[in-house]
Amino acid sequence: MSAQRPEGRPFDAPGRPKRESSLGEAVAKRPEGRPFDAPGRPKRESSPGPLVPGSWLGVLGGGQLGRMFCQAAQAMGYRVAVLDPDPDSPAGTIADWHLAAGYDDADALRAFAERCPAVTTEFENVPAASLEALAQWSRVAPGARQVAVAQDRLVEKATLRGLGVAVVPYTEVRSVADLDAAPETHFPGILKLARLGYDGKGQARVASREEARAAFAQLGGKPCVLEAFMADLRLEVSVVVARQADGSMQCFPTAHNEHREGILFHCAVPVAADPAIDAALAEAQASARRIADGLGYEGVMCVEFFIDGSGGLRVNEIAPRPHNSGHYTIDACSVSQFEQQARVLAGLPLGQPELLAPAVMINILGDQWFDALGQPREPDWAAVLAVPGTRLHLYGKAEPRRGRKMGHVTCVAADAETVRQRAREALQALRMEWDRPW
Ligand code: AIR
Repeated sequence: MSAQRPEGRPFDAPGRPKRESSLGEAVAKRPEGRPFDAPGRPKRESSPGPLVPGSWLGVLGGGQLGRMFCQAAQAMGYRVAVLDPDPDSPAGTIADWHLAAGYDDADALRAFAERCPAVTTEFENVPAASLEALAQWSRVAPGARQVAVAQDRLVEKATLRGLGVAVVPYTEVRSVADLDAAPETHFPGILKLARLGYDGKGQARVASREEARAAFAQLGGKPCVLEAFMADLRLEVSVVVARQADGSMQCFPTAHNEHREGILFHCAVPVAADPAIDAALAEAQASARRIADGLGYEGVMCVEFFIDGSGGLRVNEIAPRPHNSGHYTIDACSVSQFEQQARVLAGLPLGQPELLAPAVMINILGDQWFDALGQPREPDWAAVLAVPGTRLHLYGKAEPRRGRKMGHVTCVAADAETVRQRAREALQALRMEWDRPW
């Protein structure tokens, strides 16, 4: 098995396309007929073998997901390059190389590809065209086609249906006329922008057709999806799955997620045993595999599911990257979702995730930096860290804003009851309230 040069590819490799002046041109000149995205087929027919430690791995996006990818890849001896326009991004500040440029800057993409033989993304809103441009020179995982599916809720839902996976009943909304024609059963519902929303941004709960019209106007009349509100929602769960170029796959244990105002509040693993949902939980893992396989996916992805009162399973959405609900894997599994992402990129065998201990992950939002009167305060980290079995992860974001993910804690313990008790203590230390019984 031959290994690639740690420096990545030589800058002046013969046969390389010349520097492009604009992204549009770069994409237009992409060589035709490459076998890259064919599902079930190995990505690189003449694979040079795994990238050895010391090689450069690139990530588009410098947020917390990129930061935790950096930490995992660097722990394995890889060097990490981050492309993010923010000069002070969470991942950029710890990367071996931070290229502060726009995702659509053709020169920057070229320079990035010159250094990184393999590139991934941590934010689905990176333009698919940039991934395509990079794919001229580097291995890009996930590929532009797979990311593009997750970038548009309408495309995503149609694709999932095509793969035989159940989704929430929905209406495509491109105009007010579409809303007028929506079935009565889709109200109350949630109107979501088809593109560029995350963490509850770009969506509105609508009780009636009239409210939906107002929300549609508020969302700028851009294409939306109207999802029927699931009145009998029993549980939200998610599965993080990794798929390698050779088609091998590994799923992480299914996580139970609770949201508040559209943002993940906490996540518990394993999901409490309940005969009414055991079949749905098993189906969730099979469904995540089916989606990854059907998309010809390479990389780490997350599938979020709803389980209804009668144990029926429906996909909520997919994320073409590691996911907030997979953060517990850092402290509670034999391999983390970020190490798995590094393994995919480096062309290494996937880790076989084992849950080492029950875990509860709690998000820390910017809200914790303000007291009840809105005055700034620093959370009591000493109190949090005094809780046994609790680890703190802060993302190094300079500006705490309400609803902004600033960090998380993960509690682990030998048994489910103890981990819940520790999570309650951690919540108290963070001065966070949890109104739903565990
Ligand atoms: N992210 C990506 N999709 C959803 C989320 N939460 C992560 C990525 C991205 C960061 O959130 O890591 O870079 C952006 O966070 P913020 O607080 O700057 O909006």
